[in-house]
Amino acid sequence: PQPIRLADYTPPAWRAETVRLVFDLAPRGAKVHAKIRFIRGEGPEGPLRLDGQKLMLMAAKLDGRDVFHDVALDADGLTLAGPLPDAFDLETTVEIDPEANTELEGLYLSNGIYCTQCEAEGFRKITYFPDRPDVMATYSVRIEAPASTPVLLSNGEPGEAGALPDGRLFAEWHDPWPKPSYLFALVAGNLVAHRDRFTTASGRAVDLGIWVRPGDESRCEYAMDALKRSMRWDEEAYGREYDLSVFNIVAVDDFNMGAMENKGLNIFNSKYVLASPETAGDRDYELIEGIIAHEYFHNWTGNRITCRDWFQLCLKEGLTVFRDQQFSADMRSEPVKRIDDVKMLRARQFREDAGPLAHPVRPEQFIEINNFYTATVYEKGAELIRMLHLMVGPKAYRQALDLYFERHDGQACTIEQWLDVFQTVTNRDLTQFKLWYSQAGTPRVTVSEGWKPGKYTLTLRQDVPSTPGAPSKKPMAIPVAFGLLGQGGRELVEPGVLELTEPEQTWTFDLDERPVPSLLRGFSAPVILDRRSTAAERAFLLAHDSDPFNRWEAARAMALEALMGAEPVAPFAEALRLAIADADLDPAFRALLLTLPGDDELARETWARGRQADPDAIHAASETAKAALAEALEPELRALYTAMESPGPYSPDAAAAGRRALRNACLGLLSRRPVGPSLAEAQAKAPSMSERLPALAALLHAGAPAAEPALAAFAEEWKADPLVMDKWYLLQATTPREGTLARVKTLSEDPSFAWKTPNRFRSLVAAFSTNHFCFHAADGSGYRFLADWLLKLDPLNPQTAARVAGAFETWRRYDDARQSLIRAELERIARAPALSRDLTEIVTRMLG
Ligand code: B3K
Ligand code: ZN
Repeated sequence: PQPIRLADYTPPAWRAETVRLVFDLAPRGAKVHAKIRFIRGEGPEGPLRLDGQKLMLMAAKLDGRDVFHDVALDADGLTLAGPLPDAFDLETTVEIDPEANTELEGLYLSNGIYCTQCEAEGFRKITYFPDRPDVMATYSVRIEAPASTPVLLSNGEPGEAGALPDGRLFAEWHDPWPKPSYLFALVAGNLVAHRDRFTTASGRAVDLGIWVRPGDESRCEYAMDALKRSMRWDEEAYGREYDLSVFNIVAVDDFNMGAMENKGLNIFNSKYVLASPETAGDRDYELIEGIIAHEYFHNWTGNRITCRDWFQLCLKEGLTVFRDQQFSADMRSEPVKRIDDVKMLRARQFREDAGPLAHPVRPEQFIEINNFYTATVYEKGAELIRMLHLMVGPKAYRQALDLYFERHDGQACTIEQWLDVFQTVTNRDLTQFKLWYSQAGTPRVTVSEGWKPGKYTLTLRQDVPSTPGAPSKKPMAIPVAFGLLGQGGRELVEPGVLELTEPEQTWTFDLDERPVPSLLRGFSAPVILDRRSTAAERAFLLAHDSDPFNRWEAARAMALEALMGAEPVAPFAEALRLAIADADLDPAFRALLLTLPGDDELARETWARGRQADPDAIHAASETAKAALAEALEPELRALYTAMESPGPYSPDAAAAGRRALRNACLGLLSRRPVGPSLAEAQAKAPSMSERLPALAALLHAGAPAAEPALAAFAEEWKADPLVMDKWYLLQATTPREGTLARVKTLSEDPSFAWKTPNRFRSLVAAFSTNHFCFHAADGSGYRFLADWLLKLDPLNPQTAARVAGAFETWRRYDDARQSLIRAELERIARAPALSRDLTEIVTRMLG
């Protein structure tokens, strides 16, 4: 297949103004009637070309005249050659097959619920349409369906609804806001609502509904609470009000990703809606809050202002991720949120940026757009907004955003237009900053220092690595937030931001004492900071830095050295001993200090230091160090474990979750001590999932005899609850012990394993691929297992297969033997007949 290129963008020859859709739903042979008002667009004149896939055209009329025999059909759409009037109505009727739709894109059935997923290019599987985001139209929708699926939802405002003479039901919806086709949504099912109401700042009432399968309505409370807080927060932080009288969320079980921001009708993976203390852990609650907020915030950043084309994806995703990060920071602890986000950025985006799938935040070409919903577009995209925010300051940032909404409401925009509002407001030239959008690769900033009594110099050098297809890079604009610390942690200068714009720059400070620099505070830029520091300096920063991020960073640096066997464990243990006992520190923050780098991170670090990674050696060294640490800190860990016990019933709030996180981090280390299993066994009987699951993990990790009965009891209790069983699968798949693969294979071959549901596939197969020790088994058995499953999933669900295939993207880190084993699996996949475009693109790039 030919790549699509940003450079080839042309405006559409035809625009759709209004869309009228009538659905006649049935599992097979659902009928979609569309009446679309077309007008000429700004693009070069040409025939009417509409996208369409897997559609059976039954009728076509132009202004009422039959044109069925005039349209030319091919596998990707239809063409209607001229001469065409400047404006006309096109009516088509197509038949589609929701039951056969296993790709989960377009209109499909999930557990008896009809639902849609149109982003990025799924609308073309519903009807013929110019399926591109710069075509924005108003939609009105009529749904007719059997009485067995009585709840009929679409975007916008509800209209008439009722029963038809034949007993079937109907409902009408009208969305007054012009939108691109990717935001269209429809749901039909036997659903119940958890309802609430929200009054906007200007006093308009909004009916809120979270729609779930009967029986699940008691698990919606937290999602609803998060929704109301999100709506209020967007009013307060960005001045953005909701713009319809209803807002609906639907939870479905089969979903390729987390959720989707369809106008007025968000559709969610049920995993990110449903929660109760018995079934969901603290991390689940946190994710529900963050994703509910994210999708809601898209209403302004994505829906009211959308993307001109898919190359601009980060325009809505980077910004919306940044907004949801700000929201979560406000709801919980800002430093803890920042540390979590940076951990994720490094684990997923730095990894991507350093491998064969590296691409710019605004890619310049793609074969399958679904392959570009990546950590780079989302998370690095958010980092770029964060840097802008830091560089211009919160006040100018808000002014720029106000201008963005004022200038571009109702438009499909580009990164140029986004940056221009900042240039207008601040008069700053952002030409160099814009390189962040086009240059892939994580810049490395190398620090050197000089000291003569009275004079301290700080030199920063930047190197931007080459990435696939982009060998040489220009220097970037990198904001480095910093402080200079003296005795006892005193700030010797006003903390500020150094803007590194040249390949190398030096700053000079007149100081009476030699400082310890605290650089890249708050992780002010997505770069790798390279500074030779001593163990003493790191311990000093962990104890004294006023920037919590860098305190944690200092602990992480110590942990890396200890776990990689580069430095003795004792000094790290001493530094940790002080920090975890510091009652002034938030328990959630202390939990982060105690959560040590995993094997994957150690492998990335090994490779970044220019050595091939040996997964067995990494695992052995890190387990030894962790055991030594647990031994050294046992009394403190036990004391904290007891002190952090929850007094009352479960509450999902950040403070209570932080205490549990600290307690569970203690248990994780204590599982390496003789006392571990008995603590874990007791905790495994606790009523909340936030306590039970980490206890089970500790038992499994320790290989304790109590592990198997506990696992069996868990399965017996939850076998009818797929979301909870996902945790059971994941726990087993991620245990780093010999024998895990055999167990995972047995589980995956059991008929009860519903692998076609993406959540199940991810909880077992994809989860196993994150088990560094087992996935990278020297005999290649882990690689073969994954490749077999990808080949099995691809014909049914290429999008999820391609995403999970990213597990192989790190292959160049490892020793030659493993490299050739992985290569062989990738080549085997590439040779498979009828491989999807999605998986072909990913595998080809990985082999590249
Ligand atoms: N915009 C959707 C993601 C769509 C993914 C399509 N493969 C969810 C989100 O980012 O909010
Ligand atoms: Zn998003």
